Amino acid sequence: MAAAAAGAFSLREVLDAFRRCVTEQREVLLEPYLSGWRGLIRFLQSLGTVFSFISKDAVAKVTLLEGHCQRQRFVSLQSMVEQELAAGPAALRARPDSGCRTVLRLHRALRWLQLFLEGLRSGDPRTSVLCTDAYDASLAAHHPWVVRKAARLAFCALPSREAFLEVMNVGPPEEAVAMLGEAIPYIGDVYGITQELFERHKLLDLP
Ligand code: 1PW
Repeated sequence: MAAAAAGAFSLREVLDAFRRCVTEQREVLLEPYLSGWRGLIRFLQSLGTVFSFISKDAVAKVTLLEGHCQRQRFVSLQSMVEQELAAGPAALRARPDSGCRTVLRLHRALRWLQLFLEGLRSGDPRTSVLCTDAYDASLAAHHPWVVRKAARLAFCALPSREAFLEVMNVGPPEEAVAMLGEAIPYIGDVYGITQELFERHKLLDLP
């Protein structure tokens, strides 16, 4: 907690948050979801200033969602989708600040993260290649050319695999790899439930 308050990142916090996300009824709780994202943002920020344009967007989206949660008392992703859809799909599509379209952006980014962490865990030392491949397989399709270009440029500046495992702050490299093995399925579970929910409500292409 003290380390978190001081801004240090530990992958353990993110793991704990995503683990707390999914209820027995397979609902995704927003408080741990956003707190997992806060942890990921600290991680991004510890990677240096080249990542600041990426973390800035994530901060803006998490902050907007935290505001929605407080005002509307959304507890789960499911209740947020239900309440926002109550005014009809057309009204929802017309809102540039809806919780749904904002979560959708984070959701796509979560897929990127999942793929990238899988790559890190695999032992492949080429972090920039892993990150670019993960990006091309997920977020890239949703970004305009200029964002793709800037993102790929930032990936060239990624630290080495060893440095990454160290920045995760969970102990020696073997432990960091073990922690990744534990964390990835939780992230995958949250991703899968969200994907299914958005697909069912035809929200996967919200502008
Ligand atoms: C090293 C692994 C890092 C994984 C963390 C993922 C953070 C993802 C943030 C990517 C943001 C790239 C720059 C911002 C682009 C926005 O235009 C875009 N946002 C996202 C999250 O894709 C779309 O948001 P918009 O413009 O429709 O509000």
